[in-house]
Amino acid sequence: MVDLRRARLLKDGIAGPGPVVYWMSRDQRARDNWALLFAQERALQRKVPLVVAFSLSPSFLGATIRQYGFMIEGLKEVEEELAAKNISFQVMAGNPEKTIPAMISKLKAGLLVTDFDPLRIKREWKEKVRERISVPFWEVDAHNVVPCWVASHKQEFSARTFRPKIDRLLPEFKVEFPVLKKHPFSWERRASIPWERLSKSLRVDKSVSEVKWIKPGEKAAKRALNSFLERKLSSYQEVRNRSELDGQSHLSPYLHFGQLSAQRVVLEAEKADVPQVDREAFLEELIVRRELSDNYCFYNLYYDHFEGFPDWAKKTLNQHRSDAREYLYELEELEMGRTHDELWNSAQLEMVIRGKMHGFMRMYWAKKILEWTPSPEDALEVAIYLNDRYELDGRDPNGYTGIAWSIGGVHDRAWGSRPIFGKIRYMSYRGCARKFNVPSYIEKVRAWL
Ligand code: FAD
Ligand code: FO1
Repeated sequence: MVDLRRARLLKDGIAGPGPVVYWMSRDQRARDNWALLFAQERALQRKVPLVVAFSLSPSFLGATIRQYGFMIEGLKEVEEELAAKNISFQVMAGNPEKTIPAMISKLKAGLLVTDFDPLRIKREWKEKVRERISVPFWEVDAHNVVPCWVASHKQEFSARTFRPKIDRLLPEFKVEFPVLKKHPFSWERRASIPWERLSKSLRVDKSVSEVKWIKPGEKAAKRALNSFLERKLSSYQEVRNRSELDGQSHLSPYLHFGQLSAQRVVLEAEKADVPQVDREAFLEELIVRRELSDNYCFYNLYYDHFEGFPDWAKKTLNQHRSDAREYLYELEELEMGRTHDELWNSAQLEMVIRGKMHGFMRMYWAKKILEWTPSPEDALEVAIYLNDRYELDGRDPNGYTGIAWSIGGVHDRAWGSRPIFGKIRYMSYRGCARKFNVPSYIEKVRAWL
């Protein structure tokens, strides 16, 4: 049984005689998916078919063909997996505010389930759908190990205040997943999904090329997880911040598109035969940092605005608004990696070429944007624009929170005051050089040009 604390009733209503519909959005996978398992439980209780619906929006927060290509390949695998379980998968071109209510009335659906996502656009989508349907509408947190609304009832100040709440609840939620059953009630057979036509419905920038170094989909995600656990986890603590090395898991694109469950990663990482210090360092990022990002976006409506920063940070940044900027760069110069700083340029080019900047570099990268643009608002806009345009894992609570941490001190503390930054933590080229081998990072990126 799915723990009922993972589900919230967004709207009560009169259940129809038809199938249960799971509107899949954030968690785009058949395996280890609490929202799908919850929907199947309801369909079995009512002895009705189970239909999974995905609404392919023509655009999404500046995503390009790079991200849509990765996502659509993953959805093709979902289609296969669900067909094998006698679960109908329907992908509709268009805005979910229209396509989902239309489907509910067409199928005379019994009940609607969707997966949790704290982003503003998702809140708006769900609000519109909620107004236009009259069947019960459930939201299930299939992304976090500890459901966001259970972990904390308010915006957390920092990882320090959040961690004890997560640690206390983790044992109850860090459970093995039930297996998705072959569904005994069939929905009418549908022709296979017209992927060509659906891709033509997209209104996306095709100038940001798809990347080849990482394969999309649930199977590739599982392979990536296994190879990380076997080959890299045992040196994670020591290597993870050394940008010239390849010590990260590269799971974030799979986690962002929900092609892999973070809870699955936790369950497997717990079994891995590696030093405790490495496991803990990894789980701190994967559980505490990641779920803290959902907490920030869920409880702070201004998660991508200056307004969302803590008072001390707004105060200090305001005090330093008119400090002289030694360097000022236009968006194009930043986007092309044409600044005076070779290290920063390499990080920018790594993101543009590979679609995934090294985690340590993202902090330095965003902080320099604060230093080289006219205001914190400009810095936020530029950082979010570039992050969401080029990162495979962009358009994610982790991104908005990571940028707010770097530029606005969210979840961080005040440091010694300095020009432009005030008390916001500063990061310098020299500081990087103490942490990792800068010349070989620059060399590594140059080799990709
Ligand atoms: P690993 O080091 O292998 O970590 C494993 C997982 O832990 C990650 O996939 C992620 O889910 C989680 N994690 C690791 N570091 C963080 C963190 N700092 N905050 C939250 N979760 C974390 N992450 C995104 O998913 N999308 C983004 O758009 C994004 N933008 C960022 C922008 C800035 C300015 C900063 C400072 C951080 C950003 N991050 C973002 C967080 C982090 O850098 C990435 O999650 C990480 O680099 C992804 O690579 P990985 O999966 O190989 O990481
Ligand atoms: N979710 C959808 O329900 N429909 C989409 O068409 C869609 C496109 C999309 C493109 C890029 C991207 O990064 C995310 C996209 N998402 C879409 C949402 C995604 O599944 C995640 O829910 C959020 O981006 C992260 O919270």
